[in-house]
Amino acid sequence: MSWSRPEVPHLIGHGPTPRLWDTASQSFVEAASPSGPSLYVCGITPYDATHLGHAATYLAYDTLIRLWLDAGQDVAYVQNVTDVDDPLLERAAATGVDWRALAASQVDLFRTDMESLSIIPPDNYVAVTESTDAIAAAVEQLLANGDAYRLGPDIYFDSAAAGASSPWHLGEISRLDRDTMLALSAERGGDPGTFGKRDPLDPVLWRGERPGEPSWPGGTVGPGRPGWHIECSVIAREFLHLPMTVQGGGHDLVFPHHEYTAAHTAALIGHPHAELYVHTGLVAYEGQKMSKSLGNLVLVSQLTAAGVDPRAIRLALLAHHYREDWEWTDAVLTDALERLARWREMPPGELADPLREILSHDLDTPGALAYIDTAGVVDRTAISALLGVDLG
Ligand code: 5CA
Ligand code: ZN
Repeated sequence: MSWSRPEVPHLIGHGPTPRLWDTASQSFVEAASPSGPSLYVCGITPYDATHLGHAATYLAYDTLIRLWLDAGQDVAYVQNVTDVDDPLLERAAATGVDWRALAASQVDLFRTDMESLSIIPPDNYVAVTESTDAIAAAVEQLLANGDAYRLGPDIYFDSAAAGASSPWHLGEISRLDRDTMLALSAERGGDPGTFGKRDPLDPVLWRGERPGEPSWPGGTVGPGRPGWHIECSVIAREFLHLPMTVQGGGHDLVFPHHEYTAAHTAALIGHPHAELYVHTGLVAYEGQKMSKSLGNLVLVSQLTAAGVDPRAIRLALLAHHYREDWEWTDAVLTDALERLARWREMPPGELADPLREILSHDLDTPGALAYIDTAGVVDRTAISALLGVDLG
């Protein structure tokens, strides 16, 4: 179900365990777990093609996986596909395409783009539509424990009850004040204005069946479809030992998505969802966040179809620190093409240890590129293993 794995050469010796900035503790934390590193990265909602913002996000976690592998660790990696959700259903209805066909075609394009960029695939690439029974069972458990309640045809998470009875409290991951939470909830798929909720921030766990919308039987919870955050909590628990080492995604997911994903996991299993919550910056284009809803997209597939070397796309993205918000421009691509050409002409040298050291400090890819530029030599094996750029 995922895509083919690029070849990652082994280097002599091992690099250090990477340290990353953790959003929840607001500090640098060594990304390690007793049972070995594990990673869940929030996957696409497949209603439009992969843009460079997605590519930058998945490339950041690809870099993390390369560092773990180089540190001699086996990595367990899961990614979801939100293949049923409001924006997907709305786009399908607006364009007269079956929602399943729309999702399948966009997931196919995503796989092709990830493959062309040599991005390491997840071990489990899991669609929400494959997980509806497990999600319904989790919602049933939350209802039984008093951490959820029914409101008309829908089931909501009870933030106050879960905050009192589990190791999570509201704000634990995002550390935001309530007004900001309310604003972000309204902006990012929540429904703070829905009448009758115990707390306007309470997110939907299970949306009861509506005419014209897809639904699943749901057992005792009744027919309907999954809410957003419960999907990632349940899929992570099915395939990873929790707490996982790193929960990842773009920083647009800090609130409400990762706040409530962590809340659901804590309420379901009584311990934390992840050791670290790591967030990538957002790539903008023409002055605004590159997003499917705004339509200001630069697609990986457009660039490769125009003959741009995928290695240059990788270098363009790696030239920005993963936590930075930045803007894609023609100059970013021109610089990357020049760097690729320059590196291909440079004589060989030994760079594995300094590159390992630089990258282990919060994935400092711009630092690594600058180091190679200054050294004036290239270590082809180290660059291929750690940066995923094969200089041939
Ligand atoms: N399906 C959910 C996550 S469960 C979702 O957010 N899908 S998405 O298609 O909107 O985004 C997929 C991933 O790309 C998320 O991790 C998101 O944070 C990230 N992302 C979206 N837009 C950008 C952008 N402009 N720059 C960087 N990353 C982005
Ligand atoms: Zn998610």
